[in-house]
Amino acid sequence: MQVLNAASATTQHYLDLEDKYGAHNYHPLPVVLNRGEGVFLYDVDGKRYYDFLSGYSAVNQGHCHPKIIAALIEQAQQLTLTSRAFHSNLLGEYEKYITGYFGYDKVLPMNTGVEAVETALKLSRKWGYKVKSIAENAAKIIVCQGNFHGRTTGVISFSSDPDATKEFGPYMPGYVAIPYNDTAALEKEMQDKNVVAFLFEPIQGEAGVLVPDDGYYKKVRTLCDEYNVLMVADEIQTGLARTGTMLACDHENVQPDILILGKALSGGVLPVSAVLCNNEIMMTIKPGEHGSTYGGNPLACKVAIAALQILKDEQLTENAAAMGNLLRTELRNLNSPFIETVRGRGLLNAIVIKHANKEAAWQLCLNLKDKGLLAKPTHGDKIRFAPPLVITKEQILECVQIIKGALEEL
Ligand code: IF1
Repeated sequence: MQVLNAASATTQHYLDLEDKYGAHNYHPLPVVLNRGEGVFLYDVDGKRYYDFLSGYSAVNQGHCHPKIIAALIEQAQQLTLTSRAFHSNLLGEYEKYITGYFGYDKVLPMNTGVEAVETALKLSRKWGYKVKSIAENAAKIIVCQGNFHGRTTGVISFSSDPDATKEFGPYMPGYVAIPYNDTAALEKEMQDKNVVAFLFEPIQGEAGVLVPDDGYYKKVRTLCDEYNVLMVADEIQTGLARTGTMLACDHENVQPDILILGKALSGGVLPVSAVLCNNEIMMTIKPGEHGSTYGGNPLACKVAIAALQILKDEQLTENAAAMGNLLRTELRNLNSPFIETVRGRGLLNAIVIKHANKEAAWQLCLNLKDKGLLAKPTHGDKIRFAPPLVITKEQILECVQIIKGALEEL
């Protein structure tokens, strides 16, 4: 037992470096990676792991997908950044591609996820003043309790997680939080004429992969239409084939007014995010009113086209749906006394651990690491199981055996 979970000298060297010179704003598993390929990650000792986190759903296409890397290298040798002071030959091409792909008039390109969320909030407010004609500075946006939309001071202003907010105030006004999956509460808040938007995650990720009731997206759509409120879907984590459809909202054939994408839009290669909507909303923003140095850069455009094309070419929605069903079924069939719940959709899944020791989920992840599978606990008792969408049936079955063995050692 003494060698179990122990770090090699090489690993320890890198852990010490980060500990000494880096901010302590994370608590990672003690594994140091230096290579990725498809569903696999490799550590500095050459040990291979199944990746069951996928960079929080950024590497849906698998690590270092050859077509994405080829696009990256080709474009990196040609042109990487113009800023938006000038045009590039790739921006328009990408904009045409992504708007056609998702069926919107226009796109506004940004970099990180939270920047795209901020963009969607600004668009919603602008639309509220210009189109819905509410009084200036009166705009209200409805959000959900337990949300996670990123870490800027604006976005944490409507977080309900004390870790994300405490001692980072003062907070920005103009937000009201309702319980998730509660359309009655939504309709009640919509009585206020100053409400311009409802921002939500189609499946709450950080909250522990909470899937709402069937019909939730449809009802949200109906209420937003009825009260002239923008439906703003943060699909940064749920989008791009992760949940077994291209967008999670596709499960109910619902189109949000504003769609927010990030993460897998670059397949984990560089930060690429986007906000999509129709002209009525997008055209409310004029030159100089919003932007970003790197947003829409040619390198990002080229990589994003490749990343999106792969989702279709490799039928990753279908694979995510099938492999997700298999994974949940096999995990339930383990009948482990330590698994309280298995939930999720497609390959966005979580298990809830039930154990006398409240460190059990962390310990299970250490056991999994030793057996060659990387996953990370959240909120103490939940573990996310979200491998790259290129995973095969044989690999899922092998992973379930690894998980079985790790549970038996708890
Ligand atoms: C971290 C969570 C996942 C997101 C949604 C916006 C963003 C995220 C729905 C912001 C980012 C990441 C960030 C990462 C942890 C991770 C996460 F557990 F915190 F909630 F994936 F589930 N909207 N989620 O999930 O995107 O600005 O980071 O590009 O360590 O903060 P970003």
